[in-house]
Amino acid sequence: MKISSKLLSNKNQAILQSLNNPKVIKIVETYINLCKPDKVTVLTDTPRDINYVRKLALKNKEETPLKTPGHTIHFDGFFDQGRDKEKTKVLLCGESKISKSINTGDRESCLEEIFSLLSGNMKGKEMLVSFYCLGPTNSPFSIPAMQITDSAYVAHSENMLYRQGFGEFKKLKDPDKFFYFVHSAGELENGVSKNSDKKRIYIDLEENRVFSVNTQYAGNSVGLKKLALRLAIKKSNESDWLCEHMLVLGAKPQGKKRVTYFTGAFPSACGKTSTAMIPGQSIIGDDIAYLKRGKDGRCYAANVEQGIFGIIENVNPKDDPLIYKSLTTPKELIFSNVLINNKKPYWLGMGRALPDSGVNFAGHWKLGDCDGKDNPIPHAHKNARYTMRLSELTNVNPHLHDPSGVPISGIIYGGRDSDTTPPVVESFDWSHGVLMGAALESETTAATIGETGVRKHNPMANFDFLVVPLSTYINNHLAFGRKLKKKPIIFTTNYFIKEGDNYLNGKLDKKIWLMWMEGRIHGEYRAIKTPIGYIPKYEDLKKLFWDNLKQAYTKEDYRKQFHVRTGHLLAKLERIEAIFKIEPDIPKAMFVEIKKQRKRLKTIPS
Ligand code: SPV
Ligand code: MN
Repeated sequence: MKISSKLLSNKNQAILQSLNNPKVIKIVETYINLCKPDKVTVLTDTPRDINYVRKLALKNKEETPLKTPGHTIHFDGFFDQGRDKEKTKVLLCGESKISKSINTGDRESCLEEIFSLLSGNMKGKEMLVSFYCLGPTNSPFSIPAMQITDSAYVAHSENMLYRQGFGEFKKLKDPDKFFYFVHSAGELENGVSKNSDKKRIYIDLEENRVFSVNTQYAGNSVGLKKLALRLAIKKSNESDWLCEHMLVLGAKPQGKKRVTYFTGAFPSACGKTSTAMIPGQSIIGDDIAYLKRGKDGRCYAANVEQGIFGIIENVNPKDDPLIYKSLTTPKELIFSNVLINNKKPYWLGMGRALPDSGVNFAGHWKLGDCDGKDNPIPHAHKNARYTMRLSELTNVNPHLHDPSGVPISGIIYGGRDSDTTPPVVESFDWSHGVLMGAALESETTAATIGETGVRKHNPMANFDFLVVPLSTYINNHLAFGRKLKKKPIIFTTNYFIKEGDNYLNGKLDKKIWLMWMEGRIHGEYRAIKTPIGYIPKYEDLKKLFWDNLKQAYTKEDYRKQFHVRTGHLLAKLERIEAIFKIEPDIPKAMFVEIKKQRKRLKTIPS
């Protein structure tokens, strides 16, 4: 089968033919005919092709080189600085059910709209067709994925963030089973998408595909990231595995040989990357993980990605020494939406003075410039980011690409919660732990467009990406645990507990909670049983603070951080129970856990 388009050179035709996959051919042909690019390039896994995309992003001016070798800057439009929940819709046919708070659209009319937006949208541009593998290649975790885009920045980001998958496509057992993504940045003005009012991200579960137009921000445009996450959540809930918004890390206490693997779910911009990068530990992933039952009946996890698209705000030598070092040394790295002055990047909270002018997400900028609503424009956007490969880091875990994944002993759920949950709590059992995740609340951040600091229910930190009913998703978690021979222990953490306006913890304290959880898994610490779970004993934390951070930890610190805030905890249970009552078919186990927790809380003196 050949593509009947003059746009495809013989070489590109031959590359596509070599996949021996009629579905791939048909898709590529369809979008060449619809989007009408000037040129089409099909890319393989070779260093030559990877280099081609890197150079094209510079030639297109989607990226500009900076002073440090390998570093580039990319800007997204002023109104395109985060995931756009309003413009993102899950397409549903007729009666299909899904949780009410998930944005949906009628499939037929949305497809009609998106095809009309894509029509002729690539005129004057080059269409890139690339192939990737979500999860390690050659593994039970692998999901093949194809990206069609007119943005070399998107393809460049994907080359850094995902494993190359042309080879994987060549040996597909079922040639029809892959995800695909069609993206167009649309008309550009000064290098950024111009028609942000026509931005659309449409998730078509029926065909395992996502369309994204008139946007460049990676969370909206990079198909393999949050767009694939939605498709994979559907897939995982139809089988018996978990697809989660989770980091994967190897914890290694000082002076001990063992490595204990954790996954951790945190909403966007709530400490997920910095947890994955805690000094002395090793990183496998910082954003998305697949969890499956291994042959031995244990839980295994793999990172879907091989890179980091991390928030840069507040990355400084004191709080995030490993990331800071990595951002300031030569390597292939894309900065986005930071301030550029004299070819150097600057960002908020970097621990040094920032220049008063330069180029930022608003264009040419100087201190005091305001937006259309008279609000001062900051030096850099709060959701400014960096993109790099994990292999660039010295603390990367050697099992990053292990086809079997790593065995998970602990699962962490952490939200941005100023007044309710203590810094670390261990669940009583799996079902109680699932409630901890399902009841997660977090204050909104700049990672999504809209108001920040608003407390929102965000089950398993995965709610933005849910495409199945919440009941199905929770049931899947309960069933997953039931089938495991050895269940990971579930914990909850909160890095954001406050007294008045002040945080009660330092940024590096997360290492202490991790070391305590690690020790609990190995039976090394006793704990105090409270109505909400087990909490650490003061003496253990005191020693951990001293041994790990050379920091004195007082009884007063402990009391403020760990006292059980009965009133707040009861109010939270009310909020969650009310949501669960509105959501259809929430498993009974969740109501039972809520009832037990309420009873325990009511029987202690406050
Ligand atoms: C997040 O917002 O959760 C991110 C970045 O990890 S994005 O690609 O926008 O999803
Ligand atoms: Mn994320």
